[in-house]
Amino acid sequence: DNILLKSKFRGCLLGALLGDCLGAPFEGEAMTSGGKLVLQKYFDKLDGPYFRAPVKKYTDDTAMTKSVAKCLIDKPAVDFKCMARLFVKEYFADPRRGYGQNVVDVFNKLRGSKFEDIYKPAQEQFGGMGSYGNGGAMRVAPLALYFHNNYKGMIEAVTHATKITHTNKLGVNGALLQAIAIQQSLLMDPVDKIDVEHFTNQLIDKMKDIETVEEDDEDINIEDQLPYQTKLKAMQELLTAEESDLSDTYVITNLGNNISALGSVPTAIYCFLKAQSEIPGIKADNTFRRTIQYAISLGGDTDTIASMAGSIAGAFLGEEYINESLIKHCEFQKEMIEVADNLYAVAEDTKEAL
Ligand code: R7I
Ligand code: MG
Ligand code: MG
Ligand code: MG
Repeated sequence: DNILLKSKFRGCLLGALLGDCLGAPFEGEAMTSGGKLVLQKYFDKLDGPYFRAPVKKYTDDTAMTKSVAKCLIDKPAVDFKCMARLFVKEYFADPRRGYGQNVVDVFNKLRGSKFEDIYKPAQEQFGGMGSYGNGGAMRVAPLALYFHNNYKGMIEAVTHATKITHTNKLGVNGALLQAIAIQQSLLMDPVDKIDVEHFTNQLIDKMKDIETVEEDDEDINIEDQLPYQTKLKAMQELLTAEESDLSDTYVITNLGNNISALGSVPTAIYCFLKAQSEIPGIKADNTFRRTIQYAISLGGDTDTIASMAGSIAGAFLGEEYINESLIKHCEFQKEMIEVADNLYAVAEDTKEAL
């Protein structure tokens, strides 16, 4: 067993769960300074001595993540039809988990067509443009873990897994970026200080192969043709800015905090990198908690941004650095550890078979 890698599998999935469960109560909120105080107290209390409280429930982000993981564990050949079926099964068994407004149409059509063509319903979304929501990106962690040593395999699998619900290029590329960020974190040593500029340059370089200029877009300016690379450069500038006390409004205006993949994946990566140092107004003694608390403090799509940021942080740090007191308040925490261990076991088996 690779003890560190196994701990990173757990950290990644627990980070995703924790961000979702703790972020969900704040979803859609605009964060005022009063709201931030409430958030600080909320975290201090949950992270303090254990007390009995109603469990923090997970949302669609976790429901779909665990379906992706289950298919990889049960069918290690990577079975996308399994994923489509499980997404639909989970949704109809428990529809009140805060799913996106439009993805429900996909679930209905998949079920109605008996999964004949698992990609067709998603292609029909938004007048044939496909959804650019962050629903593909929010569930990508198990794929990044499973394919941790197979970059090409990860890119292919994430693309297909995303296209079951999100075919818009922005939705797919956002999921790819999120997976790449997790993979990069997984391969770093948690005792090392992260070289933020290098980490970001690696992301930009990889996105250059994924996000390319298309002929019919030639009349659009280059920044808009390559939106993720543009966002990543903006993110890099924010992270290396002289002023460390940039206002949240400034961050949100430049990176976004909404349900689109473009307006949330770079933001999640930013939260992880920013939280490597102290952040004014966020009192948290470790970088894991700081990542999640900061992500939620930006408001907007808090469950998803905190979940994506948490999965990157957890993949970097491993389970040991995750606040046990926080995770104890989350629904599905015990089960998620089992999911991580099972996923680790199949990933190692597959590696040996190669
Ligand atoms: O992307 P999706 O699964 O939603 C995920 C989000 C996360 O925040 C979850 O926590 C949950 O709250 O929802 O679901 P979709 O319905 O595909 O996309 C979400 C929303 O993005 C849609 O309902 C639209 O409001 C918006 N959207 C678009 N709007 C206009 N044109 C997505 N694609 C488009 C588009 O092409
Ligand atoms: Mg959600
Ligand atoms: Mg969804
Ligand atoms: Mg959300």
